[in-house]
Amino acid sequence: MKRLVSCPQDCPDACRLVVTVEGGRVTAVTGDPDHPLTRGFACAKTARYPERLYLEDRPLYPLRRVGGKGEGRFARVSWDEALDAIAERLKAILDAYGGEAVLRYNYAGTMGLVQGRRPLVFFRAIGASELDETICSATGEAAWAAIYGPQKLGVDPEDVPKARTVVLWGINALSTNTHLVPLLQEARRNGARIVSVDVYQNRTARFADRFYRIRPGTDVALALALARIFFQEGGADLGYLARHVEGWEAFRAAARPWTPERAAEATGLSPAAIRELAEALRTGAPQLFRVGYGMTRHPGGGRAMMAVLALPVVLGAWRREGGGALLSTSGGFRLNKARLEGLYLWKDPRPRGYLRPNPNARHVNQIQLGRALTELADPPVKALFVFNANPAATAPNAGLVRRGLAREDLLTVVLENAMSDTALYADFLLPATHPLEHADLYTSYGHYWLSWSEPAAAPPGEARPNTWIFAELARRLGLDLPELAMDPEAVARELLDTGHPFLLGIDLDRLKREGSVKLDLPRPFLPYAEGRPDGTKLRLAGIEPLLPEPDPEHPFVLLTPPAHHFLNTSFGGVAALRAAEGGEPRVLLHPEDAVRLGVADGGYVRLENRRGAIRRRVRVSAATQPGVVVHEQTWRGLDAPDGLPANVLTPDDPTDLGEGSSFNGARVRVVPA
Ligand SMILES: Nc1nc2c(c(=O)[nH]1)N[C@H]1C(S)=C(S)[C@@H](COP(=O)(O)OP(=O)(O)OC[C@H]3O[C@@H](n4cnc5c(=O)[nH]c(N)nc54)[C@H](O)[C@@H]3O)O[C@H]1N2
Ligand SMILES: Nc1nc2c(c(=O)[nH]1)N[C@H]1C(S)=C(S)[C@@H](COP(=O)(O)OP(=O)(O)OC[C@H]3O[C@@H](n4cnc5c(=O)[nH]c(N)nc54)[C@H](O)[C@@H]3O)O[C@H]1N2
Ligand SMILES: [Mo]
Repeated sequence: MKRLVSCPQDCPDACRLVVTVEGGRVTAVTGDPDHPLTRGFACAKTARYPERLYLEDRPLYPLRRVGGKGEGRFARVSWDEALDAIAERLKAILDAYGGEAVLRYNYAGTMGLVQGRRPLVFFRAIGASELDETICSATGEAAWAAIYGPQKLGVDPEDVPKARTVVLWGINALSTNTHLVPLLQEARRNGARIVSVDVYQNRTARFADRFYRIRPGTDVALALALARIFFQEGGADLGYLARHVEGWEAFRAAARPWTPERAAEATGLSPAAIRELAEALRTGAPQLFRVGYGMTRHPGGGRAMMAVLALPVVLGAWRREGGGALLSTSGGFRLNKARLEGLYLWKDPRPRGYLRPNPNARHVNQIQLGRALTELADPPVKALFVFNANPAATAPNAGLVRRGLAREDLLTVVLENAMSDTALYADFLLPATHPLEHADLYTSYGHYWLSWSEPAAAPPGEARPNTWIFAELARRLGLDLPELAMDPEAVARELLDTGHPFLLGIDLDRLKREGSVKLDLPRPFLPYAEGRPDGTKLRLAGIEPLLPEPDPEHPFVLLTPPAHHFLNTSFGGVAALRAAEGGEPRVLLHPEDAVRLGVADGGYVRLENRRGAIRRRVRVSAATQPGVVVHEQTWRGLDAPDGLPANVLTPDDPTDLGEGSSFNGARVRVVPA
């Protein structure tokens, strides 16, 4: 039997997949040939769902810890035993410490709105600490908002074939946005020139017609130098700037000192290469800037992104189809989220039993989970619920996260459909359904199609959806939260009940019939051709670059970008994908550094800084640059030879904008080991 479903992964492609099901189990996966973005192919990861869904160590029954924290030794218990015990501990914590002693840690393990977002109702009901979800896109979002306003309405990818210059700036699209590739190829056939601006020569750099390899964290210098050329030598669309943009004079003034020579010194490019890129851009309209978040994961990442996002504004690129910037399309999905995450509970904060909504609950930045678990007082965090995430591997300063998770007095509950580093620390490990086993509604951050997905396969063992688990806990706390018990269709209907014109004519019945429906965007879709969509002007401003400083004690930059065969740690359990990534995590080291350090290809090094140390095999490769080690991500710690994820080395300091993550700001020493 074949079923058509939505891919739930945290990925811009948000594919439609054709799943073969035999005896209630998924046995094969391909892409929907009729979907204009999926185009009939599944990626290297989702093609492995038949293995991924049924990994031998998938938790199938509620489990209670019997070993030490982190050992992953569990005993099977019934759902009632697990839920009763959790509810009792939770009541005691709420009585003694109040709601803020409870913390959720969740992210986008599923992009489904029901199983991804609805559980927040439970935490808002008990007045838990608020989690600021900053790990991925917060800095980019803030940079976008500063210029374009709060809605991210990137160029429609279906217009990519109309672009004549495509800059893939800090995005490894061939690995992380693979369904953009056919559209890039179409653009190329139409005469477009495709360039990549990145720190190392990844698959995308090899695909591009021209690759500009810059030093990490120096995008701001390159972007300002390009802007200077556009203003001084032509390319700047002065009519557009005058009519639709404010603050552009300040931006022009900030760009003025950035001669190609000065930017060359900062970026490591030659002045001629910078002039060449400027020339390609100013003569190659429509210009599309497909930007990734990699450049934002640096201490000065907010400014870098702002400077890059200013370029299509200066060029007036937004006036033509195919021109502009694409960071995200998420702003198109104007669903009715009034009830989705329980924020309405804050309107009536009177305590009633354990219902204690707290609009002033303290905020915890998720990139500082380790600090929250080890430093917060008044109250300390006494209960942690993890779902749709694996912070023991994916959060920065993961060593500190693990020290927090090892606390004997912390109640840790993990909802999972696979074994994860975090699950090893659980006091209660609860078996969750996989998104191919439950219904959900999906948006996308890489295109403008909304989709509905029915369960394709039967949940194995006693796996239950996240919302069922939180509804059961709520019931045991005496909370009346019908939102958690609503079936997914009812949640979807509530979300679709919006008067926004983009959603005109899209209801659940149509979604169920068609599976995936494109938003009703105006045609041509030129969201910023005349300023911001709300009628105000776009905003540029002066930018004071924050460039990386040398750190003599830690001479290497450690870059940890996504790996081709992984999706964060979600596919880490699949042996074939680990094998495709080389069998164990490796770091790319430039040949000059290898000689200097006396390390051979295939040898091991220790990477260390004040946060911790990891041991890794070396691949000597000119794809990286001197002074930069590249560790493609994200390996589960439990698959690394030393049991540790690369994130034991990454900083938990927020960037300059949006309190976002600065993974790529990590500095390390490298020593043969
Ligand atoms: N195969 C695969 N696909 C994925 C994921 C995955 O893990 N694997 N993860 C998914 C998720 S959650 C996300 S957020 C997206 C992310 O997808 P991307 O946006 O592609 O990934 P980034 O982490 O933003 O890193 C992109 C590129 O930025 C580069 N980079 C790092 N620092 C700098 C810099 O200072 N300047 C410049 N110009 N480039 C720099 C890195 O070398 C990398 O090639 O991908 C999604 N898709
Ligand atoms: N060093 C470094 N670290 C990074 C990054 C980097 O570039 N460098 N990238 C960062 C980025 S962009 C992101 S988005 C984060 C992602 O980090 P995480 O959000 O931790 O992502 P995953 O590791 O994929 O973990 C998601 C988990 O959710 C589980 N899951 C899937 N569906 C369901 C479900 O329906 N219910 C439940 N209960 N669980 C489910 C999966 O089995 C998986 O274990 O990682 C960040 N970490
Ligand atoms: Mo992400």
